[in-house]
This record gives sequence, C-alpha cells and structure tokens, in this order.
Amino acid sequence: MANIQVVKDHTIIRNEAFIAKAEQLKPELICTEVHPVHLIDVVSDDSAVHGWRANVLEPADALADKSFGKGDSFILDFGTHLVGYLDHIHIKPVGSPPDAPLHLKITFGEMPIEMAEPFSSYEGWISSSWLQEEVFHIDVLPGVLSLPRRYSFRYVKFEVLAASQKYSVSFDEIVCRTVTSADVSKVTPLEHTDELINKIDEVSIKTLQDCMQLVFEDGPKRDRRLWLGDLRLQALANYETFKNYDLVKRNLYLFAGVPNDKGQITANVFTFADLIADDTYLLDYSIFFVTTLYDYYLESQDLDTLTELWPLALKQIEIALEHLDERHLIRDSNSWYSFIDWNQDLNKQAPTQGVLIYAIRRAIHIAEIVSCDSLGMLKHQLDLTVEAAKEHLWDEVASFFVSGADRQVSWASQIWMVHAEVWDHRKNKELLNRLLEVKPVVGVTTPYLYHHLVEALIVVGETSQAIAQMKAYWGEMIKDGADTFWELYDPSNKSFSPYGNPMINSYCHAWSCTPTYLIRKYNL
Ligand code: RAM
Repeated sequence: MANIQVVKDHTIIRNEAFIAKAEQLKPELICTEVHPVHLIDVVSDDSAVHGWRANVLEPADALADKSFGKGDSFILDFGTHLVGYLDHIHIKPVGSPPDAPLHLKITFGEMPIEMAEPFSSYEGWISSSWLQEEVFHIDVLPGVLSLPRRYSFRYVKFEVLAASQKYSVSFDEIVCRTVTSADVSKVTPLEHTDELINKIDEVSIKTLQDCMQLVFEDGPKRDRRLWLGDLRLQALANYETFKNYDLVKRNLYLFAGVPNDKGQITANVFTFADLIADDTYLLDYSIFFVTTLYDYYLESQDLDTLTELWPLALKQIEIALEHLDERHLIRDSNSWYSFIDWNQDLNKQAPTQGVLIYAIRRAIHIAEIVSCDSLGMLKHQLDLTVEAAKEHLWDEVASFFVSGADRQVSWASQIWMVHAEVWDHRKNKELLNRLLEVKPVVGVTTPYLYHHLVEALIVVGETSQAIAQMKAYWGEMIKDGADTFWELYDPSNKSFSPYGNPMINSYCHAWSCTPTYLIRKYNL
C-alpha cells in the first residue's frame, strides 16, 4: 500500500503499512516529578565554559518566603539536566488585590550562558525559535500557570516584567514532570574500578535517557527529531543499556515509511504530528540505514524485520553506487551531500568512500542471511571500491588517505578508512598511531566523529589510547560541567558552534551518548 506526498523538490512514496507498524510500536512515556534544588545566580568567570558559572545562593525551599515585584527575577537550578513539563506553577499575589495582570517571562537553559546572555543577542543561521523563552500575561491570581510545551533544561529564570505598584507575587510550587521512554531499571550498574569511567558511563546513559522520547530524538532542545546518523549511535548505546529493541524497530520503520521516489531514505524525519520526511538527503546517513538495520538484527535476532526492510536497505547501497565515478570513487562536490562532521573545511570524498565500504561489508552479511541475489554484485562492488581507495586515495609519501582535488589529509578520512578496513589490521594500527602523532589540521569538531576515532582505536587494539582519548574528551566535558553530553565540543575552543553562537548548541545530544556503548561493549 503506497501513496504519494510532495515535500518541496522531493516526491515521497509513503508506505502506509510500514508507518502503521511504527505507530503500533509507539512507546509509553515514563513520568517523574522533580523539584528544584537551588536558587542561583550566574556570574562571569573567564575559566568557565562560555565565560559563565552558576553560583549557588540558597536552597530552593527559600523561594516560598520571597516576593517579586516589577524588575525582580530569580533563577532555579534543578540540579541536573531534565526533559519535561512545568505544568503547575503556583503563583499568589502579595499585598493589595492584584489590580493589573502579571507580566511574566520564563527562560529555560541547559547551560549558564542561556541564563546570562539575552537571546536577542543571537544572530546565528539556524532559527532563534529554538531558544527556550516564553512571556505570559496572567489575569487571575492566585493561579496555577501551566506551560504546554516540553522543555530541555537544568536552569529556569523567572522575570517579573510587570505586576503593579500595589502587589507583588510569590511562587510556592514549581515542579517539573519529566518524560522519557527509557526504563532505567533495565540498566545493569557498571561498577568500574575507575571512577572517571563510571562517571562518563553515567552521563552517557543520562544523555541517552533524555533523548529517548517517542522516537530517538537527536537533542530534546534542538532539533527534537529523528536523524539517521544519530539513531545509529543511540541504538548501539541502547543495546548496552536500556535494551529497548522496539524503539529502534519503530524508528527503522519510520524512515522506511517515507523514502523518496528514487528509494532514498531522508536524513531525518519529523514525527510530532503526521510523519514527514525532511528534504535533507545526506549520502552517509542514507547508507547508515543498512548498518543500523544490521546492528538491530545482530542484537534482536529479528529476522522478519531484517527480511522486510532489506530491499530498502539494499537500495541505499545502490543509490550510493550511482555516486561513484568511473574510477569507483565517490564523486566529490562542494554541496552538503554527506555529513561526516561539522568541520567546515572538511572534504567529504574519502570519508564517504570509507562509510560506503563499511556499509557494503555489512550489506554482504545481510545478503548472506536473507539469501539475496545481489550478494555477488555486493562482493564485486566491495572489491572495486576498496581497490579504488588504495589506488587513488592513498598517498604513499604522506602515508595518509587524501580526499578531494586538493588531496586533503583529514582526521575523518583516516578514521573512516580504518573502519572500512581498506588496509589490514597492522597497517590500520600504524595509520591511527601516525594520525595521533602528526595531528593533521583538519580535525574533529563533534563527539559524533570523536566516537568513530575512539572505536577505531579499539578495533585496531590500541585500547589504552582509546581510553585516554575518551577521558580527555568526554571526561573534560564533565569537568566543564556536563550533566549530559553536548552536541559540539572542541577542547581547544570551548565556544565552538557551527551555527554562529554556542547558546543555540544542544547540550544533551544523542550522538554524544556513545561512551557507555564503548565502555560496556568492549569492556574498557
Ligand atoms: C545537526 C544535529 C543532528 C545531526 C545533523 C547532521 O543538525 O546536530 O544531530 O545529525 O546536524
């Protein structure tokens, strides 16, 4: 059963049977009530990330005894990152009967910077509407203010824009109802002998938990939707922790429900109302449908799903093969045809070739399991793409893989060629050690690519290097105050944002949750 939907320049062929399957797998959300812990202020501090530090003033209980008039404000700290609703804020007037409405502004922040800098200062290229602030007129006091929107935050700032000369207000109950589809009781405690590894594991799990909603969201603050590249990593972390196989299955069917008329799977889908495929197509993300399906099968042994979704997975490989030139190399372009990392200087050719080879290897396994006729074609394409990488992308003098017309040497190219197993184990190990020593300038800007570096080190047997890198990166984020891991993190430029301002970055981000997978899967 199929019908057609046009999304900008793309014709989407909806598979209603797949969409119905995804709908049946919709999870129940688990709710918990959480109370604020402290009243804080935010102080300028050059040693703190973004230059702002939360400073504890007094316990949150003290709030009930205070009243606030025009121009007054306070900031609540809930003690950790939360995703949920503030749907009963009790407000009462103090003084004369309220002779004018209360004009109240509420600002939510994952980080101190969101409490300190006005959102009007944001001039980045993605929408400022992701910044979480609301303004209310409240006519009836005492009253209960209920905010319908879900927020992602640790801090909440209340500003009384106006009351009147005759009354002020006090707030005696502010509670957050958190939501997640992750069942914490399913997680086996780690109890590692290394305290920092325990902490990294704990923060990873909290990150995944807060991103697990009705789908695996990329970030509950931004973009609040299902991206294929993020899903792949979340699923891996989920198998080691919450073990919610149905949520992965649901998400696979959501993507499978809305391919375009060429059969390509979109990079992300919107799921808040009707299922909509975004009009962003990234070659690497489409290819990851294959590997995500394969990983799901390995964990769940769900052969029915593997068999049903395999034709669409195979299609992603076929589409990627159409991107190869006559030398069997990914045709390079300046467009956003593949993601790999947020580094603006990165040439995507070699790393995308690596992703394709990595996926063809997994596609071959699936083809064997489901006895698919395309097995021979896949094996032939594997040989061609591997040989092309060796012949045209390997620079013998530099002893690195190069990418694009300018023969760029990047971290991403080496990392993905190791995952692609273009060279043997010994040569891959040497390559990664050379990478860590030479440190090419086109580096890593996201935890997403950092994950692939750490896993590559583990795969080649450089486990202690892998642990050192993991601690230096995710451990440093914890030192910088992370309750959940961040979308972007560059230890040498902690205010890095590809969007123009770090206040719009997401500070609880799916693709950063993988240390728990690395630690548990590989017994680090
Ligand atoms: C950003 C988000 C998302 C990611 C895409 C490519 O918009 O961080 O998680 O997958 O980029």
